Amino acid sequence: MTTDNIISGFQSAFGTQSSPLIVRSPGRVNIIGEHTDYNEGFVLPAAIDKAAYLAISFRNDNEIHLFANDMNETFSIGIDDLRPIGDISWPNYILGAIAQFKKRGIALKGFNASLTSDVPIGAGLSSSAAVECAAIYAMDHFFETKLDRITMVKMAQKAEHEYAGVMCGIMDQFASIFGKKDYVIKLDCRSLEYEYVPLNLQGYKVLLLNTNVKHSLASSEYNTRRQECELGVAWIQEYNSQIKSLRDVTIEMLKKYVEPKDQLIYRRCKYVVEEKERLLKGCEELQQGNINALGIRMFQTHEGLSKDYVVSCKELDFLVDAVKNDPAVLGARMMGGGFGGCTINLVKEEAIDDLIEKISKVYTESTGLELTAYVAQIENGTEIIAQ
Ligand code: GAF
Repeated sequence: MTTDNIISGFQSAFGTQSSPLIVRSPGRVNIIGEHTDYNEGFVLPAAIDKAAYLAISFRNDNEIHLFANDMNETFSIGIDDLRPIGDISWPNYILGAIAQFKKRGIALKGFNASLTSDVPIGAGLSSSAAVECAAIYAMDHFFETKLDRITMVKMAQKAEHEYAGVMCGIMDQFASIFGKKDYVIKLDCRSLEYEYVPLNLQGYKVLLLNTNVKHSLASSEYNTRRQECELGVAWIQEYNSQIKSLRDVTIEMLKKYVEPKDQLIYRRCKYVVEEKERLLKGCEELQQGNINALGIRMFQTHEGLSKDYVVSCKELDFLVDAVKNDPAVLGARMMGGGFGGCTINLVKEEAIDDLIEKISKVYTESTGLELTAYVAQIENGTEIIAQ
């Protein structure tokens, strides 16, 4: 994506010669620690080289005019009428972000904004968080609010809750804003303390294999999982009021207080409690250079997500199974919320092309679908690239 293309797209969409402010905000991968963020556990994400770009400049009225370059769609609304809209989704990520400024009592002005993104939609790479973060960052600059980055992350997360209706955790927005080239972020989702860990993969690369499916269950089941975890916590709290979230829970507690009541809730909570530990050990292994061990844990994560947490789907399971016994693959698992999107794979660099060829063929034969593959580069987080 070149800055010149973004500028000319903006200028032709709004019939202007003015040069917009341009913010780049990336999608993310997550090495391990899935569905742990809203349970106050840890995650290990990183920003990638696929990003949303928001080009924006002020208007002389109180209207918001939006243009989605990739879809060739426009949308307009008055600042005083700001609300989530029903029929198309992309404006909500921007409107939800603006609404956070309005809620803070910040005086807003109208603007034109054009959105361009190469983060594939529905691939589990946080295309929506990338847009929310780009909008928050741009507004902060525009309205000179000088917000700190943690506040921006929280506002972007609220945009997703309130305008997209997904009760997401904080991982995606955090990774987009705090990303650092060649590092993963070990984030404690309870305290929001974080540490940058070098992603030193010793000749292996992060390969994303996109199923190119997004089952419609994704957002409703996401919210259901969150409630199932909260229910498990509530049952334990009846005996121990110190417990605040699954972060504080052990397998023994689950066996004692949750399993006798309900097997399904037990399995959901068990996955999260196990994943919490898996992440801490996997991160230690990465720091020690033991990436073989980290890879094995990624396969275990997939098993838990598929069998106990039940957020995988047959296409994702197929892709993980297909690489399981490949000596060039250290680890693989579904990534993100689930029900479609990508698997993340650690693959020996020189074996990548052959692997893509082989898996694409068997994937299409088995599902009738195309596979898309990307080698993810780890990049910096949200930034202004032109003003
Ligand atoms: C989605 C959510 F947005 C994140 O907060 C996180 O819960 C993830 O699913 C699962 O780990 O990307």
